[in-house]
Amino acid sequence: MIRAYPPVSVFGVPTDIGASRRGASMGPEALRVAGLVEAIAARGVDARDIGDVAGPRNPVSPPVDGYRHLAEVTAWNRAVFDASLGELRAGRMPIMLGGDHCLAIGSIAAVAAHCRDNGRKLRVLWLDAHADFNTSALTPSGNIHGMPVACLCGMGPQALTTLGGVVPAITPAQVRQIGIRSVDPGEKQLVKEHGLDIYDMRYIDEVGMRRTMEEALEGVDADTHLHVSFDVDMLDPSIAPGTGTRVPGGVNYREAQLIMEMVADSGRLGSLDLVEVNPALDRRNATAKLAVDLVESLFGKSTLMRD
Ligand code: NNH
Ligand code: MN
Ligand code: MN
Ligand code: MN
Repeated sequence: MIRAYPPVSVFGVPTDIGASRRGASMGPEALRVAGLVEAIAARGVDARDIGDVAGPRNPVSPPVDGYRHLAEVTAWNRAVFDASLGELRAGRMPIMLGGDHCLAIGSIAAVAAHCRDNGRKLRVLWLDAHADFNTSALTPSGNIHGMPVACLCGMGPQALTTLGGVVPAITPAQVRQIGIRSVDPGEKQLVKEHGLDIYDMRYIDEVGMRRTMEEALEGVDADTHLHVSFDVDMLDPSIAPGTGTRVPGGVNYREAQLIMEMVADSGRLGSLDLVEVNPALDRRNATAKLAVDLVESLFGKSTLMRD
């Protein structure tokens, strides 16, 4: 299947400010070394690397009032918001290389703002082992990478919930989560209250990835901007060891490919986060290489004769 993709701008966000484990700050370089930009270009897409955005160093301090590094997380997310929105307005598809997953607050706030400006619908596919729906009162860690979905849905510190101007940036009804298998007790309650649409590992085991993806993409049409927020810890740790919060029982290689292939088939991919690659914990860059392999599928590379 031949598809035209808009031109792509890849940018790095070299920080681990939202995590307590260090090393995701090295993710952007690991993904570049694994050939990410060349792989997208090889799909016939105009892909350019616009470099890294800048932000404060990691002070490695304990949480204050339930948030670790809130001021620094805010600064990094402002930079991500500006970079993402700039590329979207220029008609380009932003691909944000994390960095930890707190940075999706900035990228998705930008996508939401852009969709509002253009009267487009937004669907967010959240690929993760975790729901990332914690609040300062519920978090077991204070780590803001466990909170981005809640922040985007209007629950969180004002500095983060107001990043894109309109609060909330998105509603739970716009989100589909896939691969989930670790949700904290209080977080579970909040997820239920807000009716977050979660395709957890048990669901994937029972109905299979094909039907899961058909359901997750239901309603996506020509007016829909599809944002994929890919936390590599969605993948089983046996194939993706290079990430800070590994959870056993994850998505396998073929299931992951099918996710990407079905997104490609939708033809609606509008923006992407590639986060939580931690080279300090990886084996010979295997996780970054796998991420690049999956991104190829996201840009239409298929195993059989569908190219
Ligand atoms: N739920 C845990 C927390 O909030 C872990 C979050 N870690 C992630 N999320 N990597 O995707 O601290
Ligand atoms: Mn995450
Ligand atoms: Mn995760
Ligand atoms: Mn592939």
